[in-house]
Amino acid sequence: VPLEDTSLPLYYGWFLLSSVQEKVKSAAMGFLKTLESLDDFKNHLDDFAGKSVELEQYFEAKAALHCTTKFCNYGKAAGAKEYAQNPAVVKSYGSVFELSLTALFITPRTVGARVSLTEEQLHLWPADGEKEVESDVPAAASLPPGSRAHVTLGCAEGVQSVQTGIDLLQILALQQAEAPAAKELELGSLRYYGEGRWMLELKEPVRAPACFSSFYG
Ligand code: ACK
Repeated sequence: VPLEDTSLPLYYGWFLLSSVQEKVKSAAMGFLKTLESLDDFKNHLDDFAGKSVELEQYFEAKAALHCTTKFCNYGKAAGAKEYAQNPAVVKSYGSVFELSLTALFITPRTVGARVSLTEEQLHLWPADGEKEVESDVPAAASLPPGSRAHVTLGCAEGVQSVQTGIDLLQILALQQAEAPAAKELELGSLRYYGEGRWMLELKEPVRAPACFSSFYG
């Protein structure tokens, strides 16, 4: 393997500053606790293998909280080198941005936060970010760039974190087709999308300062 290829990271992304990680984790815990207490949720427990579930235990935390922009797989992923050489990427490397976490969602596979990117942040979003998963979510290509942006908060046993962005795109595709009625909660508007998919649009987005950088592993 040529040296220049091995110098590419596993992925690029925004890494939440440690001071805000706890805030985001406790917002997620609050969401799971609220959800568990709702009859609507209890009526759909079949989605989660029918067991009585303790959501806090059902999901396990993965890596330090971050929002992936480009998964490079050490240069093996398509477009990895081009992304690394993009002037916007080079210029922003190491800078702190403020991410806006606008919704929290769960599925039987993952729990995550939706990140709503600004114009400036979208310059760091890869052109193929959504199209890449068209085989899983056929409607993905018709969603606006940045739709997949998320922070993985946890995954069910045996589930890889790449699933969180796919689950988010699936929910957004359903939302685009026809958003179900919302239940208004103190934290925001909660909607059920079938098959164990729930999304809470936060009344107050969580602002999370995050450093644009990369992870080598
Ligand atoms: O939670 P995530 O966004 O999902 O962060 C991790 C990170 O890269 C390290 O695994 C994400 N990831 C893994 N595979 C892919 C992929 N093929 N496309 C996009 N993101 C990916 C994973």
